[in-house]
Amino acid sequence: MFKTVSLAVVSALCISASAVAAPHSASGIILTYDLNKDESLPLEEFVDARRARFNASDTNKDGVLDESEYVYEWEGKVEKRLAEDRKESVKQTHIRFHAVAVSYTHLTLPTICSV
Ligand SMILES: [Ca+2]
Ligand SMILES: [Ca+2]
Repeated sequence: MFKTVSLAVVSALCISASAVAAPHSASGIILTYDLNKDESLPLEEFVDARRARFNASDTNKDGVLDESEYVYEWEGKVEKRLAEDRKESVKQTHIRFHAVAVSYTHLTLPTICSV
């Protein structure tokens, strides 16, 4: 089995992987690859953005993305997303706690017991 893959294959894999990680909308794709932030994504800019990601993942700079480099890139994305999700979840938990604490301060014991 091949241990290396071509740029075309990697681009296809990265596009499908990005489709999972990125929002599933045209605007989400544009935001992901819009390097100059003009809310437009011509083919050249998309290719440049993908090439930049490829080059960042090709850690040994041999022009080939091997399995470990590809998995490492994906693992990094997953770790980043998990960290962001955890941070947001903790933030929401604080908000819920304070909302519940505030609502309980307005209840009296007889009110609670009569429910
Ligand atoms: Ca653009
Ligand atoms: Ca490489």
